[in-house]
Amino acid sequence: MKRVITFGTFDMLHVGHIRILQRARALGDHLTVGISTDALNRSKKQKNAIYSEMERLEIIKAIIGVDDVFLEHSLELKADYIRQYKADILVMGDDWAGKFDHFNALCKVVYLSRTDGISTTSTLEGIKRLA
Ligand code: C2G
Repeated sequence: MKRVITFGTFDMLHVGHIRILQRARALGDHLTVGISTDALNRSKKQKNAIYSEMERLEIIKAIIGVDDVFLEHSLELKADYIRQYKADILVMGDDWAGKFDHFNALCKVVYLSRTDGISTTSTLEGIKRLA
C-alpha cells in the first residue's frame, strides 16, 4: 500500500484544494492530510484563518479520498510527521517547489501545479466586493 501525505491550511475550501487533494490521493492508496494549526498560521505564515483549526480539520476529513487528518503544529516537524504516518510520497503545491527536496531521503517528494485563478485571498476579496 502506497501512503501519501500533504499539508496545508485549507481555509475557505475551494476547488484548488479539492483538485490537489484528489491528485495527491491518485498517486497512492491512502492520503493523510496535515492541517496547519491556528498558532502555526499566525506565527509562521503571517495569516489568520477564517475557520478554526478544528473546523478545517473536520471539513478536510469529510472529503472523499482523504483517509486521515491531523494537526500540523510546526513546519519543522515534517520529517517526524512523514515517519509517524509512514508516508511513501510527500505532495506539496508547486509554490513550494524545491523547498522540500531534502525529504527525498525519507520518501518521494512530488510538487503538483496549483490551480490558476483561485485562492482563499481572492475568494475573500470577492465576498468583500459583494458585501
Ligand atoms: N492549492 C492549489 N491551488 C490553489 C490554491 C491552493 O493547488 N489555487 C494547494 C496548495 O498548493 C496546497 C494546498 O492547496 O498544496 C493548501 O493550500 P494552502 O492552504 O494555501 O496551504 P499552504 O499555506 O501552502 O500550506 O507545511 C506547509 C504548509 O502547511 C502548506
